[in-house]
Formats: sequence, structure tokens, C-alpha cells
Amino acid sequence: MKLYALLPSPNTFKVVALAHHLGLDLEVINMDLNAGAHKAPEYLAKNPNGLMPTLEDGDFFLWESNAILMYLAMKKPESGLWPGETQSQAKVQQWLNWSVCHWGPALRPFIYERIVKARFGMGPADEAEISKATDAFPKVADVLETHLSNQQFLVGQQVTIADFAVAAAAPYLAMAGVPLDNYPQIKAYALRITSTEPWMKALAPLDAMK
Ligand SMILES: N[C@@H](CCC(=O)N[C@@H](CS)C(=O)NCC(=O)O)C(=O)O
Repeated sequence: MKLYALLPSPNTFKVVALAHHLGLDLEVINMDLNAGAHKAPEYLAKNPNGLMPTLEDGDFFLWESNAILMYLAMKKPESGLWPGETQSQAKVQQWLNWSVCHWGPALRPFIYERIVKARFGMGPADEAEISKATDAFPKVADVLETHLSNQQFLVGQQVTIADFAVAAAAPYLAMAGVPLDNYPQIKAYALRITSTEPWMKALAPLDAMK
């Protein structure tokens, strides 16, 4: 299998970490944004959004990172990363959707304003945006903090793809100054999920890019 990837992005490295966790063979192809590789017709035929990641498995192509997580986990049902039982599956879906609809948007302004802009020379962080995001943050973060106060993982007693999705931004939380001082459970959880060997392997290219 191949993954067309944007290596510094959480949507990419959560998929790479899962492939390592499951012991799946995945060739990672980092797309050259400067060369416009992601807007070339050959790539748009694989993913008409022109975004990464995209999975290629023979003649099957799949985009949307959480769908890719599910597809990979279903290849190894014995791993439990995609649970076998209906209510657990629904709970995993609940957190995958929450991660796209609420957690990602709550984190994005901090990551965009403080990391992406600096990296691509797009000017200083917009403090008005940061202030708006800071005010909005507790409404979302409180949900995760409360849930984690008596849970090691989001669903059941073991790691699932929901954890891969929700913890994916962990390496950027401190760097982006996400206001986590009042959220000890979230901080500990993000570290717990992403300090395993598969995550270390997936995150290694980030260190090389610093
Ligand atoms: N919902 C999509 C988001 C994909 C996405 O926005 N990818 C970003 C990296 S996180 C990208 O490819 N950016 C390149 C661009 O915007 O040109 C997913 O989860 O796969």
C-alpha cells in the first residue's frame, strides 16, 4: 500500500502511526507542495480534493484520514483497533466525528496562527483569532477532559482508532500554545497515546524537519 502524504500534518502521521502499530507495509510518499504535486491531474484523479493523505491499495483509492484509519484497522480485526461489537463501533465513530467537527476546529487556529504561518512565511499570528479561539476552547476541551477523568482510552479499555484521531495533534499542542493549563487529563492522554513506539516511528520525520 502507498500513502500520499504531507508529513508534518497530524492527518498524515496518525495514519502512518496506525500502520506501524498494525505492522502493515505502507510506502509513504511525501507530496511536494512547492512543486504543486497535489494539484497535478494524476493526483487529482486519486483525490479530487487535492489534499493529503490518500491511500492507494492496488486499484483502490481512499481519502479522508479517518476513513483510512478505519480501513487499515479493519484489515487487522484481531487488533481491536476497530472493535468488533456494535456499540463500541458506534462510540468509536462518535469520537472520530467529534474529532473532525469539534476538536480539530478548536485546535486549528492555534496551529495555523502560530506554526503554519511562521513555517510558510505568512506573517505574524493574528492575536484577535487567537483570542477568539481561546475563548471558545473550554466548551470543547471540557468534554474531553471530563471523559478522560475516568478513562485511559476514549472507548473501552484499550486503544482504538478514535485515540489515533483525537491524540494526533499532540506533538503540536505545546508548540502552538494551546491553552491546556487547566486540562491535565488531556495533556497526560496526548502524551500516553503518542509516546508508543509506532508513534515515535511516525513522528521521526518531524524531528528531521525542525
Ligand atoms: N478532512 C481531510 C483533511 C485533509 C487536509 O486538509 N489535508 C491538509 C493537510 S492536514 C492538506 O493536504 N493541505 C494541503 C493544502 O491545503 O494544499 C482528512 O482528514 O484527510
